[in-house]
Order: sequence, then C-alpha cells, then structure tokens
Amino acid sequence: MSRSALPSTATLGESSRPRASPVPKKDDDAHRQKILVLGWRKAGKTSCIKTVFQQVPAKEVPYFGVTQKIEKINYDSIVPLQIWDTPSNFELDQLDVPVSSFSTIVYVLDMQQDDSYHESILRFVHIMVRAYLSHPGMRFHMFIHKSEVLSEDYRGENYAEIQRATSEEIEDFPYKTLSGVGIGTGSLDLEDPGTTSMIINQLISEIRFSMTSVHDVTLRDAWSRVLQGGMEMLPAVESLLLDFTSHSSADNTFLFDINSGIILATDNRHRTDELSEQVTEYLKSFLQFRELYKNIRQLKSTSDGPNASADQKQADGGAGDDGEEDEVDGSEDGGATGWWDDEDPDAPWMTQSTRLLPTTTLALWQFTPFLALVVLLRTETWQARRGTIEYNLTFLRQGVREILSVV
Ligand SMILES: Nc1nc2c(ncn2[C@@H]2O[C@H](COP(=O)(O)OP(=O)(O)OP(=O)(O)O)[C@@H](O)[C@H]2O)c(=O)[nH]1
Ligand SMILES: [Mg+2]
Repeated sequence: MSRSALPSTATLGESSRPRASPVPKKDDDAHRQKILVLGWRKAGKTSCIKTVFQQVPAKEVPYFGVTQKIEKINYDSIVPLQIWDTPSNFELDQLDVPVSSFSTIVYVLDMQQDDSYHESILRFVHIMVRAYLSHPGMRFHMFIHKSEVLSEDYRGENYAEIQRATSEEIEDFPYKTLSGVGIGTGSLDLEDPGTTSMIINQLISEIRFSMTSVHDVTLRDAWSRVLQGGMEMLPAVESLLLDFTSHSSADNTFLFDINSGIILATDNRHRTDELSEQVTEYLKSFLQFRELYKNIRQLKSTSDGPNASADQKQADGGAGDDGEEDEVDGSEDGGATGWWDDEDPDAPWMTQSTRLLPTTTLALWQFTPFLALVVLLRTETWQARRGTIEYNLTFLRQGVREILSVV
C-alpha cells in the first residue's frame, strides 16, 4: 500500500462520504435514541444540529430560515440517533409522541441575549420538571450558545450566572401546582417536601451545562457529552481504550465519530479540554484530505484476485457517492444484521500519522465505516513500537466490534 504525499505518512482506505446509514435497514425509528432540541427563538437550535450532524459549514448558519415545524434528523453513529429540531418556544404538549420516547433534552440558550435569559431559563426549568415527572430517566443538557461573541471575562460571568439562575429556578419551582393536573407524576406526592427536595437534588445534579459556538470545537465537545450520556457501552469501550493505551505506551487514545468529528470515548487518562480540542482540530484538518484516498479500497480489490469481488462489494458497500445505497446487505428481513457482519477486519482502512512536535506524534486509524481512533504518543515510542501498536490495534478493533455487535 502506498505511503502517499500527505503532509505526513499516510495510508488510506475509502469511506469519505457522509454516511446516512451504516446500520440495519429496519428503519422504523424505534431503534433510534431520540434527542429533543428546544429553545428560544433564534437561540441557535438548528445551527447546533446541522453544523455537526449534517456537516453544514458554520458560515452558512445566518441563512438558516426560521424553523416552522419539527424536523427529525437521523444520524447513525455508535448509537443510532434521531435528533428533533423544533420551532421556537415549542412546548412538550405539542409533541405527538410521549415525552418518554426521548432519552435526552438539549435546551439551547443564546448567551448574548441578557434580556431574555430569565424567561428562557424559566421555560427550560418548566420543561425539565414536566419531562422528569413523565420520564425520570431523562437526561438534560443546556447549550449556552454563541459564546464566541462575548469577551472571555464576560463569557465566564454569564455562564456562571446562567447556571446559578437555573439551579435557583429549579429550587423555587412551584411543584405543588403540578399535583393532580394529569402529568404522569406516578406515585410521587408533590405536596410532600421530602419528595420535592429529592426532585430538586436530582435535577440540579443531573443537568449538564456546556458553553457552545458553531465557530469552534466547543459545540462538538458538548455533543460528545450528550452522546456519551446515551452510550450504555461506554465503560466497556473506555476500558478497552485504556488497555490499548497502556499496552502501547501511548499517552492518549480517542475514539471519534468520523462524520461529525465528535469524541465518543477516550481512555480518560490525562485528558484536558485543550488536548481534546487539539485532537478534534487535527481530525477535522486531516479529514479534508479524505477524498484523495477514497479509491484505495477499490484498487486493492481489483488487484487481489479471488477476493476481489468480496472486497469490491465492501468498498462499495456503504452510501454510494449519490448517497442512495446505505443499507447493509441482508437487513431486508429485519434481522439483527449490522455493518460489522459484512466487514472484513483486514480491509485497508484509512491510517495516517503526523509528527506534531519533535517529541509528539498523532496517529489515526479508521476503525469502522464511521469510527476512527486517534492516538497521541511520544515520537520515539511510535518509531520503536509501531509494530506492537498496530498488533494491539487489531485486538482493540475486534473488541470494539464485538461490543457494538451485542448492543
Ligand atoms: N455568533 C453566533 N451566532 C450564531 C451561532 N449559532 C447560530 N448563530 C446565529 O443565530 C441565528 C439563529 O440561528 P438558528 O440556528 O436558525 O436558530 P434557531 O434556534 O434554530 O431559530 P428558530 O428556528 O428561528 O427558532 C442565526 O442568525 C445564526 O447565524 C453561534 O455559534 N455564534
Ligand atoms: Mg431553527
């Protein structure tokens, strides 16, 4: 396989197309985790979704029209998702499905709008309480959005103020008024102070705040927390990554969702926000070259004799360039077939390494049609132990595939 003329050594497979669906065809949505995105008018709901999950460039956000009705965006990642973009000030009562169909609510709040903070926070708290009472397992995230507009000091102040005000509103919420109004409160007695303080503690500890902007990596980080919250297999994947990192004498290992650039899992060692940011930026820059390599799998298959047709099938097996042939073969019967069933673990996926500093190297391997592993390590380790690292990688890859095939 050729080491080509990228800015650094590179060996690549294909799969550069945004994949609409590497998972089974039985697409009745029931298997998708649903995320409801709510927020004030022009808060940035559509921008938060489309720039990440549909790869719309940030410079196009000013041209998004007003969202008039619910738009459902399907996205296939380690967990198949359906993200619901809503019109402004959408209320839970307007949903035509039970609130409990959603695993997560993301509330987008415009950080610039000091004058509407309070109303927006009140609305969010109202939504949270109602959603919690209908579905206590619901996860809540607030994206404090458009953060790049404010100066660093002002940004920090506003962020803290919004968090404080949200907690206060959760504490002050008139829980009694919801008693007996037909919300699914189950066996909860909202007149009982013990019950309300349990709800308050639960909500305050569960809600996750993130500062976000479409213009930097913060938005992907925020989505990373949202997705990780819904990944039951996260601890298993993290422990595989940790194992890989220590056996390979690497410093850090990140598992990325390729198309969105979201970090799905890390080994959680010595990880800082700054580091995640750098690695995310690296992946983004590198993936700009993907188009250059997309034919390598076809090339390999035609030169491979008897296996050619199987390899070719795999090379063609995802979304075509026209994006129409997404389904994995054999899923017509609705059986539990997945992309991994048709995958050849030895196929030449994309791999690349970059020497960032004299002492630091970043290496990337594509893992599955939609996952990539990025490893940060000392250059001397990379030079001395590359064979071992790639050997360990086959086990890691196999482990991840096995975890994904049982979930
Ligand atoms: N500065 C800045 N502006 C943003 C950001 N994200 C979105 N915007 C702007 O905010 C405005 C509204 O963005 P949308 O994504 O359409 O907001 P929305 O909440 O979907 O709006 P509605 O559907 O009308 O309720 C647009 O003019 C965007 O340019 C951001 O991160 N930073
Ligand atoms: Mg919108």
